[in-house]
Amino acid sequence: MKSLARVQFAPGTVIIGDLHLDLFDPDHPAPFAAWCRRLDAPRLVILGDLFEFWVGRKQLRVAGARDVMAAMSELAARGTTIDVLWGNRDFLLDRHFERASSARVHRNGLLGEHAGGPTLVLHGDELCTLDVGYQRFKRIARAAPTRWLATHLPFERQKKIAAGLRSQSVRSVAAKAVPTKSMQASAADQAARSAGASVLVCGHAHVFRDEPLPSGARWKVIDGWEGERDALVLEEDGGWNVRASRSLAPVLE
Ligand SMILES: [Mn+2]
Repeated sequence: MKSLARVQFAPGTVIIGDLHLDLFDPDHPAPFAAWCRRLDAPRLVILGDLFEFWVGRKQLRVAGARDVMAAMSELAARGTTIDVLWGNRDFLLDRHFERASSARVHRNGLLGEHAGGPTLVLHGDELCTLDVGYQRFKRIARAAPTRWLATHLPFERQKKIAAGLRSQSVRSVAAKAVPTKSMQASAADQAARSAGASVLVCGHAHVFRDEPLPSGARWKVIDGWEGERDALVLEEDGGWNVRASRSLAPVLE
């Protein structure tokens, strides 16, 4: 596995993902910003697709973005380390986003050491190994020259391309048989094995799953944001507790 970031996961570490925040609708990201302002955790790991799409630093000017960046920065200032993985929608997140949000961006996943053994956190799209067309697109889209070009286009052009890619992805996903576009257990097993992980956590599918892999590792897929099982919290004993994110930062009446 290429350049996997390695960190320590302290008890209380929270994992969420697939928020798909639409920053062009200022009301849409507001609940997440409010959640950040109430959260108390040593570390927050966002496993990708934090945003519906990300086209580069120009998107930081959008009203919805300013609120999210402020809320994340306040959370970081209160002592929470924030990690954001690239998802298939927001792989253009870069140092400009890092500076604005106080989060660290990881392009190839994160390996967290803790009492329960290492946990590997991936977005999950890298496990869709039977979707050859998508994996080819992904290699081209994430190459440095493409990313440079994409982030330097005029903002209006960027928004058009992002909208086009989204509708194309909806069409091509609908056209494919489900097993071809889904995450493969064999790829999950290989990823856990090569990272030496005892737990692999993914999102991307937006549907909770918890199953054993042949290597002996546990494969956990969390719900998309605001699902009933959309968060994992690391316990003192090193186990991952399945929670609803809203229960972690309740609104105090
Ligand atoms: Mn995804």
